Amino acid sequence: MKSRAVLAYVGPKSLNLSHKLEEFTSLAQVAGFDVVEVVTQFGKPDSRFYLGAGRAGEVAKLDFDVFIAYHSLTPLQVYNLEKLFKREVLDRVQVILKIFEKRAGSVESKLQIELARLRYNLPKVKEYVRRVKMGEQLGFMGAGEYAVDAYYRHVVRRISTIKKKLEQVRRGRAIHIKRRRELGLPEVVITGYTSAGKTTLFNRLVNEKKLVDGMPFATLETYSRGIDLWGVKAILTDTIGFIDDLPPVLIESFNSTLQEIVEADMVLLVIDGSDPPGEIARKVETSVETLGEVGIHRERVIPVVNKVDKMGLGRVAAVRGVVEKYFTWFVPVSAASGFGIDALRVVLFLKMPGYRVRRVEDPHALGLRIGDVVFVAERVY
Ligand SMILES: Nc1nc2c(ncn2[C@@H]2O[C@H](COP(=O)(O)OP(=O)(O)OP(=O)(O)O)[C@@H](O)[C@H]2O)c(=O)[nH]1
Ligand SMILES: [Mg+2]
Repeated sequence: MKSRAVLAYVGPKSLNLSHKLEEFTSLAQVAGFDVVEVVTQFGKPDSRFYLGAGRAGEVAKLDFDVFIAYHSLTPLQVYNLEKLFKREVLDRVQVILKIFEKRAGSVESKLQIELARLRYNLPKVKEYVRRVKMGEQLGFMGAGEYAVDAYYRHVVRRISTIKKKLEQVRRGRAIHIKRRRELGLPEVVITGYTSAGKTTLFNRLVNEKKLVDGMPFATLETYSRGIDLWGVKAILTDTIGFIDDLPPVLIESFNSTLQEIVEADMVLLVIDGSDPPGEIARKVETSVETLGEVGIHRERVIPVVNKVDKMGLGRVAAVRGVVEKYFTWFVPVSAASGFGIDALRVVLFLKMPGYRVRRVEDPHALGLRIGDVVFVAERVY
């Protein structure tokens, strides 16, 4: 039977709150929980119970198995809530980790997730250690002082082992990227908020069949393929999606995806145009921020508004208003139906770094033909 979860959000009453809560609910469901109630409280989180003490007392009377907070909880809040509810207490980051765990395929992503989880939980384990040492006879998961200490040491050791293993994998990846670089091919990376349609677009552009299922985080590993556009050759890479409010510990653990993005000569930022404008703004902001954090200049970014098949005509103008806060232009496509894909190919052909496009009069030349005119791309070194 599924665990029944109560979700809680304590914070400002923001414009996008209902969507944030919808996303939170769907994350909990994908992680395997049955959501029985979503509790909201506006204002600052309580330092002891996250919810106000009175409200926490009311929640304690509800019928549920797990309590999940929207924000990262402090060790003290976890400790107090667990004591009050006598049930498991989690937060949204741990839910995301559960999804990652369920979906991770490669050795690298499994290690990354374990590392993220251990690092994320370490302060909580520390808090238990401290309390047990102070003489509070609860122990971690009912264990005594010796066991808690041993567990803590185990966690610290395990973190260091995983880091070493990941370092090896990353060196391998760096060599791999370097080899690709030596081929001299530009790298194009597809990024964007989770479920924006990155993999659908990737599949469409390189004729692949990578998993698309409509749930957040269908893609957990980067995947590359060669692409050839009228003589412009490049490497196209699909990546893991961005999401709001992810702590740096988690982002760091997914370093390999960021590594691919940092190396990119060009970044396609996929935007779900079928979202309400407020949601588009929130997701574009998160994506632009994340790209900025890894040092991607906006000039290297091509915004692609996807799912136009689901948008009415009036919506295009609204979307333009939102996207143009960050970019002066965008390419509208429907990765699912194929609409706009040829236009996107032409944009990639014309803008690919490392190539110069020239118009030639020779009608037999190999290149992009528009009417009687042929455009030929040449490598520039
Ligand atoms: N209507 C419509 N749906 C689309 C389009 N492109 C993708 N989708 C749907 O959007 C959902 C997410 O698509 P994915 O390609 O998996 O998105 P993603 O960005 O790779 O998602 P993650 O890997 O989970 O971050 C799926 O249900 C797709 O079928 C489109 O152009 N139009
Ligand atoms: Mg994907």
